Amino acid sequence: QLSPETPADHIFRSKLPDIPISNHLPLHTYCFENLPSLSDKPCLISGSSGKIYSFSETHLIAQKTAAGLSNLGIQKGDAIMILLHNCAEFVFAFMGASMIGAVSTTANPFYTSKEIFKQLKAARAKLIITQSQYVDKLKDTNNNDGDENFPKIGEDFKVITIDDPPENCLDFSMLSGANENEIPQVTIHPDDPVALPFSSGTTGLPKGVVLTHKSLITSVAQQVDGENPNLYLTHDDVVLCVLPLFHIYSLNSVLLCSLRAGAAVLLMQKFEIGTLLELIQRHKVSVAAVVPPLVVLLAKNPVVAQFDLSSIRVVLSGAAPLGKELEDALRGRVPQAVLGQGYGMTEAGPVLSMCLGFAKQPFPTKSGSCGTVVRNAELKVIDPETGCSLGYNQPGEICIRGSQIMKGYLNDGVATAATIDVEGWLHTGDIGYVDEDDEIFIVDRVKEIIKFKGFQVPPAELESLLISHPSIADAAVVPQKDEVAGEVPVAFVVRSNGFELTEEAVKEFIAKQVVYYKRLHKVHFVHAIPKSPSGKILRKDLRAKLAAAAPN
Ligand code: 4UU
Repeated sequence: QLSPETPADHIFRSKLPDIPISNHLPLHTYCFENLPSLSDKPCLISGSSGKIYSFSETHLIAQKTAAGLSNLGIQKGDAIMILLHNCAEFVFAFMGASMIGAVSTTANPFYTSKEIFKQLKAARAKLIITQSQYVDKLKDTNNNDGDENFPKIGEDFKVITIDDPPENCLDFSMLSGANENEIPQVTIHPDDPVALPFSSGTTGLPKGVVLTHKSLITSVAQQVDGENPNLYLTHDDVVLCVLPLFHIYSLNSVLLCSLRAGAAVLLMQKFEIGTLLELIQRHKVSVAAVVPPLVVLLAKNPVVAQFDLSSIRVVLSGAAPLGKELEDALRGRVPQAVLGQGYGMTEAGPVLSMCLGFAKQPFPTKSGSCGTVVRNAELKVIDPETGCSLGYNQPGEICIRGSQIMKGYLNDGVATAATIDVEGWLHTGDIGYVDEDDEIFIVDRVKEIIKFKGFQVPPAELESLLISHPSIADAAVVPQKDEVAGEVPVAFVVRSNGFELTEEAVKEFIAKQVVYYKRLHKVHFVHAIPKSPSGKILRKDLRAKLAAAAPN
């Protein structure tokens, strides 16, 4: 019961009506629900080999993979790690795991040994699917720090490679060659986990984000289901999958949405501008999911003019801010296409809002906007100080509520409670406003996260590495604006008394331990890190210091 003084929350909704969502189903059943009408249609297209898997082949190999995982001892509730670039095996493994009630934790194959093991241990993954070139990183001798209980290949986890398996590893055909009639009977509950991506959320270290069958189905349905889908995909579409499937954006909005809607997915193993353009032209890509750095290339690189991009009808950008100028510059290159953004966050399942220009019956939209809140969900904007909800055009912290959001962080009730409040609102740590046309504009961030080309760089992770250095007494890492990457991590470091330490040495120390996009771009030596009385790093002050020093 609200007291008379408490104003009701101002809640923003989609302009599209709510729809019935089949989120009682298991994810694979939902994604392949239209299989009978799709069977011979192309589902997966390998960009490198040109090989095409139809919907029925994709479904069958996923079923075989499910049986194969089960033969290797993977049971309902177990986690497997998918450590792959985009490829068909990624899809077979993810859908196969879903079919036996297992959970996939996805990770970047470029991660260092240290980063992989942190996630492997936290997720308790029993099996890793990767390429032979990454197996060296999975050998415990790289990283055990003298710990005898450190997970070992063959003993604590199995490794499967999609190419020739090195010693102690198995070939992917062990999975994809299994008998699909041997899939164990499992009962999957809508609240059972199916995906476990890692994200640092609004603060701290990366944490496992528990996404259930219900969350992912709800999110996919919010995008592509209904008479007037928000993201209208047809059986004739070819959807570009160049963004990595280990990140939730591509996994959800490219792969799962395309499977559900019956569109073909063009898988690109690695990014290279010439190959990308060539593939778009050859396969007549109609929907391109991109990130702002890719928009920069498409808008500005002269080589683009040599290719025929006239097949593109939709460009969806997300994962980082896309400025109005850049969006307008891209328009010159693909004048026939609708350009717009999606706004997502791993914990939110992930899509909060999507451009309504992508709908079957589209609405007019403005460049620079991140779209309108998805249907079957509620969004509010709150004053970060008071928590009171705000109306149109007033910037505040964006919060979202609905069946699509995560169940919580894995084994971390404290972090979960700090992110999802008792009323079920997920607090994003993003500052934005909703304009009078219900379009969302993100203007700032109150959370720590740094985004390098849309990839997460958690400052707390770099700070803990820095502090482990014997000559470093204290450290803080903050984002610095960057033309190419959007943001790059920059460190403020306090040297321990009497120690010599160069910027190069600090950069090198970090570079050895992290994936390339978490490397420090600059180190500032200072006498003290500004902190609040409670000991929290005053990141705003450090960011302001950088902004003041930046040449303009
Ligand atoms: C400004 O980036 C993502 C997910 C992105 C996504 C997913 C499905 C985009 C479109 C889509 O269809 O997840 P994370 O967890 O890596 O990062 C989340 C954070 C957000 O909280 C916000 O700060 O990334 C930032 N972000 C954006 N910022 C995400 N999208 C946008 C955007 N504009 N469009």
